[in-house]
Amino acid sequence: MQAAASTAMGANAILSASPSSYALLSPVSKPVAANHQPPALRSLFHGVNLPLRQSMASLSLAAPSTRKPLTVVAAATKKAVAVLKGTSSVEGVVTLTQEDDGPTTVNVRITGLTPGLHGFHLHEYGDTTNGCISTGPHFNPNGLTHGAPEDEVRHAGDLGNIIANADGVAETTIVDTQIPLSGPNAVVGRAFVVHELEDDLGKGGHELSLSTGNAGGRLACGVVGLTPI
Ligand SMILES: [Cu+2]
Ligand SMILES: [Zn+2]
Repeated sequence: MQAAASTAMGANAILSASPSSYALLSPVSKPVAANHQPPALRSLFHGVNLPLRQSMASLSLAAPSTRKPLTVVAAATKKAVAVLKGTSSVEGVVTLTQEDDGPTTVNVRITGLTPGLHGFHLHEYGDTTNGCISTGPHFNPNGLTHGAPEDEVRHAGDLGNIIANADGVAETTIVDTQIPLSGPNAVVGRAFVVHELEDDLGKGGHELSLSTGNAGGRLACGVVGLTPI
C-alpha cells in the first residue's frame, strides 16, 4: 500500500512538473471554470495510472525474447551458387556472398566462350524447363529500363559484360548492391545468363537496347541456390 501510494505521488509529481502534460491539459480545461480544473486532472490521472503499470510489466517480459533473434540476423553471412549450362560447350560456376545487408560479391568463371565481351545478367525466373529462354527477362523489381551496372536507371539484374580471354575463359569478380541474397529483392531462385554478344548497356540505339542490351542468344544459364558458408 505504501509503495503504491509513493508511486502514485511520484507520478503525480512528474505529471504536474511536466510542461508537456500541462500543454495537453490546459486547452481542455480552459473553457471550463477554474474551480473545475482539479477534478478534471484527478480523474485523468486515475484512469491512466493502473493500466500503465500492467502494460509496463508485460513489456519488460517481452523485451529479452525479441532481442535474441535480431542479434542472429545481424551477424549473418549468406552464400549461394549457380552452375551454368547450355546447349553449347559454354559452362561455368558463379558464387555469391553477402555479409549482413552489404553488397553482394559475385565470383564468375565461365569457359567455352568466344574471346571478347558477353552480356551477363540475372534473369527473373529460376525456370529452365525450356532451356535458358524460360528464365524470362532481366530481374527488374523496380520497373526500370535496361542499363549499365553503374547507372541509376537499370534493371537490378544488369551486371554488364564479362570478358573472355583468348582461351575463351571469363574470370571476374563483380560487387553489386541490387542483387541481395535475402529480403524482398532476393535473387535466390532466379538465374544467371551469359549471352552470345556484347551488352550495349542500353546505349546502342537498337530496338532491344532498352530491354536486353541487344546481347543476342543465351549461351548458358544457372539457377541461384543457397550453399553452405
Ligand atoms: Cu540476359
Ligand atoms: Zn537489363
